[in-house]
Amino acid sequence: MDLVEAITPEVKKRAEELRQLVQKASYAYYVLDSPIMEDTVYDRFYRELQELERQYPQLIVPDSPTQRVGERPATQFLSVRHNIGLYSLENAFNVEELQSWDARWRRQLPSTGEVEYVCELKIDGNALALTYENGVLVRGATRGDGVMGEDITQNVRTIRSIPLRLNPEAFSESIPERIEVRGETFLPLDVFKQINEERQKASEPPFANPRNATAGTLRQLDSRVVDKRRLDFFGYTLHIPGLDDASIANTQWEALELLQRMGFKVNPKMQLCASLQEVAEYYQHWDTERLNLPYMTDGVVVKLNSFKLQESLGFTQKFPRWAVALKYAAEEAPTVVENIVVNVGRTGALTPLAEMRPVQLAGTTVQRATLHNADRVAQLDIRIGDTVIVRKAGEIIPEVVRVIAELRPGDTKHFIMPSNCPVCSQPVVREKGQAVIRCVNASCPAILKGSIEHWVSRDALDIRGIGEKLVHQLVDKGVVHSVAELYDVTTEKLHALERMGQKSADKLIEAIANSKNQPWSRVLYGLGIRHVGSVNAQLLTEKFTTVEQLAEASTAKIEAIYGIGAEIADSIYQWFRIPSNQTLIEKLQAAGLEFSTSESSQTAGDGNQKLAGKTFVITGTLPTLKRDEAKTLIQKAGGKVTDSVSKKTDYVLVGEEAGSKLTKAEALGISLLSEEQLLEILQD
Ligand code: 3B9
Repeated sequence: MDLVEAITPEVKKRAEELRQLVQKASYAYYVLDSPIMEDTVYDRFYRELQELERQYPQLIVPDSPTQRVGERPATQFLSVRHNIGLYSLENAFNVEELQSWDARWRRQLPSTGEVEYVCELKIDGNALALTYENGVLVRGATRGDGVMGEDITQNVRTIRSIPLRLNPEAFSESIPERIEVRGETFLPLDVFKQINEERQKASEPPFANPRNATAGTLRQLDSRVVDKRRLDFFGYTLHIPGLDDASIANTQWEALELLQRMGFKVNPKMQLCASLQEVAEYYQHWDTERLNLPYMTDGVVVKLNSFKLQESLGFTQKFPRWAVALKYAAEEAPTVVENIVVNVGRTGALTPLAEMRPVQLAGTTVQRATLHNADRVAQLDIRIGDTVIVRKAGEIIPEVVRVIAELRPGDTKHFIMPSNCPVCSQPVVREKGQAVIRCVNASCPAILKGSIEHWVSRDALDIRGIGEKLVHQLVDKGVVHSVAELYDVTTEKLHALERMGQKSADKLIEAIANSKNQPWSRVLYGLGIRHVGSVNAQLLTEKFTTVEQLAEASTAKIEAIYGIGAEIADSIYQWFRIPSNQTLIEKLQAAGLEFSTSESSQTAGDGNQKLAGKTFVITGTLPTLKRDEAKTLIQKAGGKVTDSVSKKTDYVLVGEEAGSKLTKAEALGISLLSEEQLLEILQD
């Protein structure tokens, strides 16, 4: 029989010391996001505490930092009645609806003057109700129907940003007997993506959004599984029953501050606004900025700051009258697939497209969505007639996310990728290990059309007046057989086309001729070499000032450029090895296009506005320049500096200890620059 060893005062003191130290370190790491000790040091203290508690089990208290993860999985979750009902929020979808909410509560309280509003981001997660008794977490419950929820205390305890014991220093008097805290638990986007990748590998259906993934995680019976998922939590409501709320805080803003002092993580993007105009500005600001956050948001929660005002307005059956959820336009919506067609792009890639019943999505009407490739079609198991969910995120092309199998009618039609090019009827090719199917017929009209459209586009040769329709005519009527033949087009040849008057024909010929003055970087981009976007073209032409230098360069030499990887280098190298591409260059050179960085084009074209039209983001600590100095240099050269990385960013200037901005830039394939390279470009 094991005898429990008696605890000496020294052991007891050490255990208490360790608990406090480990607790403090964990708080600094998970709530403040600023660690106070190295992971390895933390581990030592944690293990010492664990060892003491193993040796003297009497030492174990429920709020010890070692007690976050339960050893025994639950068999089921119990239903619990909430101490205070969980209200939901009324929705508004634009500023007018926000104004009408404001007008409505003002009618109830006439002669109310200017008021303060608190704006909080609406996190796409799950609401949690936490109960603390004498400062110790005793219960964590899901929202459920707002009246009854599920007791998931075991799982809630694993969330590191939820304190197991409240900081007693937050209270001027003794800790209230009971405290209710509400907030949102959520999965950071990287964890969400990782979970979905794992599910896909295991042939399980992916979660549609972080909220569903969070709900799925909270329903896990084994808290050790939940522990691995890194759930996070932001608190937003504090209530102390039996106490006049005013005795702890008078406003929502004060309540948020108190929550922080108690040890909770509160979303740092909250803002106190003095007018509805400021609220509208906050809403507009975060519409785009939220895409750079590491968690998903779907709107802004606007609350009247004053608790007095809140109290006089009260609640309807469902929501508080003093708050509103100002949502961002839905980026996902259901619609019906009417047909599936195949598009052939300038690279010859066959892309299946769903033609759908038009649907409003993020402010635009969408009726086509990409299905990416044959594998994706098979994975989605999409059929003509299906109801599907389409998604549009930012400027990304709309895509089909999933099929709602429950709504599948009896008469759907299967879709099979064609084995011949739908444009030129030549057999298509699928390379080993690749998802794309390509038409490899060099004279396929679809490839030619795509190449011309790319050549004339804004960032390439920027030939105005040539649109999709004209390109189709030029190719179909046999006027143009290659990009180079654009430069042989005469007004006579244009007259043969539909709806082409003398004036527009002349203008077009002039526009084509003018494109010969476009710089070598635009020409390179216009060639449409895979992976050579306009930013890479810029980088490449800075190093390789003539086409001959680039055509003869080894992959190693190309890769030596900062920001150019092996895949890009290989693609360029291969492109210049194809005889028809060499012929194209010769013809374009003969037509008078710019294939080198000539002195004149540099000084006359850009002057010292070398970075005109380019958008930069600066991240990390630069070796010599201060951020502001770098910013001024960029702006003086005509560039723009913004705070967050998006697809509109051309370059990210990277210094030491760059964080999430660098990760994001890499994910978006945005070119990276060092301070040295920036100075080099500016000096040239
Ligand atoms: C009883 C953010 C969300 C949110 C409230 C939110 C969802 C709901 C809410 C919370 N994000 N904030 N806020 N950032 N997704 C406003 C509905 N508040 C309450 O639930 C609540 C409940 C209250 C006060 C607030 O007072 C009473 C206390 C006892 C009895 C009756 C009322």
